[in-house]
Amino acid sequence: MSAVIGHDHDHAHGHDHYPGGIMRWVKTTNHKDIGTMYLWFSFIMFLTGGFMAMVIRAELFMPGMQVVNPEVFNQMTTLHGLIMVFGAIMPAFVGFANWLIPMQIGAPDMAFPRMNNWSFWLLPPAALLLILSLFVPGGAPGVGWTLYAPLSVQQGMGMDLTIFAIHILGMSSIMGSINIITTVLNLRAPGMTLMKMPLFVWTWLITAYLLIAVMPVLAGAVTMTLTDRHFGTHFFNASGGGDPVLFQHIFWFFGHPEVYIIAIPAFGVVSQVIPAFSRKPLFGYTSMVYALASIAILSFLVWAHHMYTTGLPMTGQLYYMYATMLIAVPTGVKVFNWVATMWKGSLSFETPMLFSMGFLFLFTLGGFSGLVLSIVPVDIQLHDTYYVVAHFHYVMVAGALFSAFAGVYFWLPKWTGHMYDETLGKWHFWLSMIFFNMIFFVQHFLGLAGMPRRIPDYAPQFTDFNMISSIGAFGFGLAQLLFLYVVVKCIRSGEKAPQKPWEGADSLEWTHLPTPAPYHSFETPPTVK
Ligand code: HEM
Ligand SMILES: [Cu+2]
Repeated sequence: MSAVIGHDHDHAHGHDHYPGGIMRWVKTTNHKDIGTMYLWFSFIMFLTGGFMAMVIRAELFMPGMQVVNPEVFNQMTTLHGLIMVFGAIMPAFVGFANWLIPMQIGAPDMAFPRMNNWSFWLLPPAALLLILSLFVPGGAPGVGWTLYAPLSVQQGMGMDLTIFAIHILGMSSIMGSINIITTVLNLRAPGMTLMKMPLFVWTWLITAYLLIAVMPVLAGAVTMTLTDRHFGTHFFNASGGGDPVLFQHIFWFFGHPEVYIIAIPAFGVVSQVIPAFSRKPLFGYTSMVYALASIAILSFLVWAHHMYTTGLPMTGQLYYMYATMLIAVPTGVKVFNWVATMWKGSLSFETPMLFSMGFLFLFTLGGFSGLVLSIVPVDIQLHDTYYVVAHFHYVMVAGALFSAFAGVYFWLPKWTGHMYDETLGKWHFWLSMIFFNMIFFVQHFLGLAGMPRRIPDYAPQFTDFNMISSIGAFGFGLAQLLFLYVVVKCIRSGEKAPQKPWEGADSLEWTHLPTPAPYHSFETPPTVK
């Protein structure tokens, strides 16, 4: 999309200065180092949250109680949800943002490199607090990642650690977002107008605004929980004049935009990958930008579709139903554009493209089950059943996680200077694809048949589908160890990668920087035509 004139002098400097050993990582202000740390942190959290999912699925393999007691089961669902959302998926895309935004807009680094360092280093203590909560009296909260009052007000001190962790995570997100917005608005190379930016950069510009808007709302919700717990307020306590449903309103005012905070950068990644492997520019670039902006705005207006069963007035239910359905319009525009990009393209199916195809197919399915859930009378039946669990894993795992995998395979050569093993990459894709559907497709049927979520035990008629789901889960877990192996092998002994291994890739990091990308790039901004 962006033609570059002139050439850059970055590699003329030849040598990079940074402290060696651990201090390089502790003190670094380099966007590439920080991006790398975000990505590894995210992967460690993915394995941690994944381990908890394995515990849940082991318990649900058969009816009856076998592996853990009900309290621990509830703690596992809570921590699994919190860790996957805040520890695995969000930091993964911040890792991409750090690596790619400066390179894609022709900037030397992020606008606030020291704040960038601090944004990252807030994450490990927050993760530690979440994990530590398992070991305090009363254990981790067993309320689910949504932390609903009044139960959250009655939990042990693990809840306080969780609240503190959420405060810290929120600060990290807000600082990261300020950094991204400032970088994108101020550090673009000459000629890189907003409408010439690679779509990935656009997705992060929009996501950063969403984060700044809703993280304080979540912080407010958990702070009110904290003061209800310890400082004599009654925000969520009916006997003191408060209202537990108020918590749900505040939580979901954060929670619904949050799912787009996860999904929009994922859209950005596949919008880079699909054109590259179709050897065609992205179809409908401008409509993509407007669709993203519409999705972002609409995401603030639909939160109570999570609350159809709380006694909303009929007019409220109708409003939230239609508003939610409206989101299908810009989402349809995006799906149409991705498909049209491939139309008559010269397609090839390397691993990044396979994961993007997986994303496209399964995210669309997740969107459809979301539309099903938006219908009030249907949701009243399906609310808090396994149908919901199936729906949001199609969006979060097959949507966000698959797109993150696509991005990792796509940019690994640029990051490491080495090619990954294509055969093993394809194995990783097909194993993930098959096991993913094995875990979650059958959960639609479980939900339709009435199996409630967040339970450690179930009626015997649900056994068969649960066994399939659990076997799928163990397979999916093992397939991710293969991913780790592929990445480590690529870093250590992959073949040397050319500057632009993907014929159709056209953003600045491919057209303009050597592989691996130098430690300092674009010290002199390129000129973009
Ligand atoms: C191997 C992959 C995964 C498996 C097998 C898995 C399995 C599960 C299971 C069994 C539950 C409990 C459902 C319930 O009883 O309500 C759950 C909940 C959840 N999962 Fe996953 N999951 C996986 C990956 C992910 C990922 C990548 C995310 C990313 C965001 C995620 C987000 C959530 C959330 C938000 C919940 C809701 C927790 C709650 O009910 O409070 N999961 N998952
Ligand atoms: Cu929602």
